[in-house]
Amino acid sequence: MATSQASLAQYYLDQEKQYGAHDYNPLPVVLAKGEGVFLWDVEGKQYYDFLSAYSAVNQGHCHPEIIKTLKEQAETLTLTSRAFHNNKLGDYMEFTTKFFGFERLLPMNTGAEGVETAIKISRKWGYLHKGVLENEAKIIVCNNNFHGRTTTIISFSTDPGSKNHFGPHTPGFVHIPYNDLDALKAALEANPTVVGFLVEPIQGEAGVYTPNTDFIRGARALCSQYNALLIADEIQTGIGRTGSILAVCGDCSCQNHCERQEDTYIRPDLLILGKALSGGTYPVSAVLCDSAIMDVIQPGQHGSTFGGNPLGVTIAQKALEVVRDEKLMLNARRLGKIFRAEMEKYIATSSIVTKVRGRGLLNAIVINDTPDSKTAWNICLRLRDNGLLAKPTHGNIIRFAPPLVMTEEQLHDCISIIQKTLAEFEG
Ligand code: IF1
Repeated sequence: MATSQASLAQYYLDQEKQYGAHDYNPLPVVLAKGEGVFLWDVEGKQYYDFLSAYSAVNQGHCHPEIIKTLKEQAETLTLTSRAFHNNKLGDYMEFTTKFFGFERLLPMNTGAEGVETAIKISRKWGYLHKGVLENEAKIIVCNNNFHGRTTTIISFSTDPGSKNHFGPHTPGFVHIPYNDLDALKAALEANPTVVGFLVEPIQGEAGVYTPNTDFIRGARALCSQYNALLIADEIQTGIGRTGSILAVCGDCSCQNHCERQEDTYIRPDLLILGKALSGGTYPVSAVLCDSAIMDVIQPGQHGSTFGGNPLGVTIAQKALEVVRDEKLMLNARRLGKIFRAEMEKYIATSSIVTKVRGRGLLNAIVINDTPDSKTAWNICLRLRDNGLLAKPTHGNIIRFAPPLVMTEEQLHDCISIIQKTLAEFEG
């Protein structure tokens, strides 16, 4: 066991290195406690969390109401499997389908399982309701997508690190450039066996790429025109992160999806949720759609041991209530505008930052260096030293995504830390 505080962190780093798979390259910090927007390391140093576990902790670390709900249910009933019913799943299904304005919900656990579920549902819908020949179904995906790390999902990744040496890859996917409606139309025209278009409303991992305002609306129209399902992966962008309850709605003013304000309301055929669906306390994902699509799945054709377990669904319902009741999407929208405005001011006189982009509290800055440089990494190391945790996405892009419970005062404190740190790297 470590002897001094300072070596305690090193003890944990060495332990992971010796006994764990080396499937990540984490920032060298060992965290021990989280509360709201704050994290503390094993030596008691406090940090602002500006990653939110990749947008899984929208409600803030250890939100008291979510934790209270977790504790109560954990002492009551955690898992029955779907071999039997339980007294929590139905309430969650009713609440969540009405919250987002869909008829049915299929509960899973990880985001990737949600994406895999949506792929299975869409393919089978194509065979049963679009007349696509068996095994001929195609799904259109975007270049630079990120939808998870299972074998089928990485089969349509365009990132060599995610894809290479994991073959043979699953067929049935057509690639188009992101944010390109002409390419989408051409792909739909050229591939009559297309059953769906799987898309992130904002590409998170690719570097927080926000598409043209008409991209999702145009995709909705094209999918309807060509009888293909619009499949929205809102695992990272959903649940308030981008300033609306769902990113597909852009700057919609409705504060939960069932208000359906026609002028802004864009409704995907399948909605995939995860991450903050549980407030970052437990793996909970879900696929929502209407009965005509969901009913292609009959008993025994899909599911999972933990999918829809009473602990996870009770937590998830509370996590959604927290986002709604604390109006976290409004806070994300307001603070995001302040963040981007302040960073634009900095960029105006910066030699090291070239761009800030994002929506709500999903933002990123582009560092003026090559993608293979260590500058963004070194900036994140200094941000850590200065009390703020963030991490580069690809090479020279740093994602900034704090919990949506952040106050304006805390945001300004973080902006000061970020600008002070960046100033150290100015030419
Ligand atoms: C890692 C990235 C983010 C996602 C979208 C599905 C999933 C994710 C849009 C799968 C998961 C996580 C996975 C995690 C890091 C993180 C990530 F860097 F990998 F790409 F957020 F951008 N759709 N994203 O963002 O959900 O199965 O993980 O629950 O794998 O390193 P999951």
